[in-house]
Amino acid sequence: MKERGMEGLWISKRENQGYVTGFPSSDVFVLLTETDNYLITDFRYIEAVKDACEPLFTIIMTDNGCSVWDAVRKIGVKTLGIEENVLTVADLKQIQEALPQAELLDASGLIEQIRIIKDEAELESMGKAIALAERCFSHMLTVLHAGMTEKEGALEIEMFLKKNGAERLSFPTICVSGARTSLPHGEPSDKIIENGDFVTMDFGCVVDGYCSDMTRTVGIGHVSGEQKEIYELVLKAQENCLRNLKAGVSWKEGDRFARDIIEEAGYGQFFGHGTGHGVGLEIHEAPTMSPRGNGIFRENMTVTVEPGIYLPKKFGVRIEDLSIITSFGIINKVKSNKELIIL
Ligand SMILES: [Mn+2]
Repeated sequence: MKERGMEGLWISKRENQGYVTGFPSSDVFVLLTETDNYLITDFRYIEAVKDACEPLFTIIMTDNGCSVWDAVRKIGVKTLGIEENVLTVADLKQIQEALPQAELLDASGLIEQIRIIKDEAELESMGKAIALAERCFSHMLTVLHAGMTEKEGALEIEMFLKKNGAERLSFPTICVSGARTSLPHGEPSDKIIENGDFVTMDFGCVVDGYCSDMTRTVGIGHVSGEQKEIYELVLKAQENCLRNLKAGVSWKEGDRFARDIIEEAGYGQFFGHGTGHGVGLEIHEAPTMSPRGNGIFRENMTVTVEPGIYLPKKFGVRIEDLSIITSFGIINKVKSNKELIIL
């Protein structure tokens, strides 16, 4: 904040609020200043917020006589960072009214820059979320069969995660089969899973506020030579990337470790998304490991490694692990089998 000349910082993004306060709620307002940290909320949260955030934060309770914006006016700063990428126009107008003299500066991504490096506690929480997802995958290997629908497959995944300790899902579960596996983010449908199909499952859960993310593609009954060949190619690309990632590598280079192998085999045009992304409080956060990525891997960043090949109207394959960057390589937190499994 000092570097950027911000006397105050108004934090709007829910994950950023949770990160600085330790209290994840959609109905709190957070204002950091040079001299104090303020958390503004109403009666519903006041007891929980006091337990979680005092004395690091000064808690202000809004009521009929004091709105959030009254509180902001009283605190009063001359320069205020706002997260332009998430602040609503309505809130912006309120801030401008409360602080008519204040200069507003863009603080988009400021907290995210800190969040990009995970500490021990964060990595431990992610480890729990990953371990639960892996147990879910093992469970799915005993449950998936020809005759069930994609929606039933997705429901099994979600039930297992929620029954076994997930706070919530990281994102809507993907469970697609047959020709629909060529849709990288296809939604589970009423299509019945058949012998000869690939099934791609991409799922994750949240534990202690932190997300996991993994993808496996398995065959049902039997698969063709072409399916096997593409599967092996995706796996080779994924393993090459996992082998070469480490601190100091650029995000673009990281993407190349997977993409080069797929391009050399002539399937570059069928790999239309980035190789990976960071995971933490959000399911998609920095780093961005793609041709458009702009940064360098540092120790204790997290990144998924998830190349895929998608042949329209035929089938697709994606394999995704989630790893932690270290100075000597990566620690792959996902241990689940990646040999082609035929159920
Ligand atoms: Mn992912």
